[in-house]
Amino acid sequence: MKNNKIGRRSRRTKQLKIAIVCFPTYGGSGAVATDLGIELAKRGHEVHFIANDVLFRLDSAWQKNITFHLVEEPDHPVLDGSSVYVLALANKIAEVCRRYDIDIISTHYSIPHAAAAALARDMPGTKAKVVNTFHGTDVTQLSENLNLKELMRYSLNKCDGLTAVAHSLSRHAEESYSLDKAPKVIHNWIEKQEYPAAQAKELRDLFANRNEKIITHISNFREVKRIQDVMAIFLGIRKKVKVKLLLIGDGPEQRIAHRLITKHRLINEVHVLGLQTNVSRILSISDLFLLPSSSEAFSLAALEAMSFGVPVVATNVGGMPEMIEHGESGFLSEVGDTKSMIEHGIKLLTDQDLHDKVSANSERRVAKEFNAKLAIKQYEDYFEEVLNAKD
Ligand code: GMT
Repeated sequence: MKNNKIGRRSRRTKQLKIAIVCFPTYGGSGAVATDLGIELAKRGHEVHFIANDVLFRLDSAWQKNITFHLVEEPDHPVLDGSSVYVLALANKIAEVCRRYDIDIISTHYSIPHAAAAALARDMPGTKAKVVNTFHGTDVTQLSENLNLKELMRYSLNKCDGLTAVAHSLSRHAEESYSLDKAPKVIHNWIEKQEYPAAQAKELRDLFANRNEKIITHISNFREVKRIQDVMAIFLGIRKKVKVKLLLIGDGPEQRIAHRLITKHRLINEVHVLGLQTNVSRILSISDLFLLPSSSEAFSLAALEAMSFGVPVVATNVGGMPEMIEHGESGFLSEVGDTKSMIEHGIKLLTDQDLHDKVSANSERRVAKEFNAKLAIKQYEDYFEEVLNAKD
């Protein structure tokens, strides 16, 4: 028994040096990349983040084994408008790889990171291998962009390894980029950040009366999030249940919400809270989470809502059916079918037994299937597999 334990613990002999390249913006792929780096550092790997701004999730979770490298875009009048960021990024990746003897370059969101990393990897003095992770619209939207397609197909096939955050995304990437094989699937994960009950109660009182329910939507307010549907579902549910809506995040389509708030005189019913670095406090007071997207690889926001036992009403797109078992750990409807999403919302908010069941199933499912321990081990194993593969 004792030997077994020691054997298991010491199985991973090599601590890796990993460069993580990602977007610093508030958004899923940057958040997943940052969490991945933090978890790898906790397990003793040396992690080097490379981005063009501070990473919002890193601040409060900074720890040993982590270094941050800033990419600065060269400023020169002749270069004005020629967007040399990708070249500066490749230069920085190569520099970090050489200086720190990096084993793996883990890129998140393939455009432009995979091409920059593949270029850096081929520079002299770099022994690193490139593993790119597909996150969503880098496949579902940008693979159709003919201005990028040739370069993307070339650089993705030059990567040493590829992962995707959902099976559906992996299949889509294989097909649309004509990859040699389907990317390995490693689902996103979430580690629930508890929020003290007493503070949650105070916070809830700020937004809703005791007899009112709270509906939440968190996103980057892009077209794919279908903000018009979020508002339509809220308006539909509101006809039958006393509810308030909290909107978290920012983006171009937030103006749709503002327009409808004015049109329907909802200024006291809908709270537009904007960007939040810590959404756990909002989720801890929510009764329902809406995500009516037209496309969604494997929503981190929905996963986080489920980790708080908040039932999710979403669309049956991308990797969402891999996350939610319809009727058991949430509800899925077709894109644009706001009638069905209103019905699911009303049922969940008026039938306490159903709410309790879906809430418990959601929490259990995330803790069991989509936790850090599982996901990070999959990344570690895959990185080792890529390192051990013959060139
Ligand atoms: O692809 C995007 O739209 C951006 C990306 C991001 O950086 O926010 O979101 C994608 O990656 C997230 C992290 O893996 C996933 O949680 C989101 O589902 C995915 N978004 C879409 O597929 C629309």
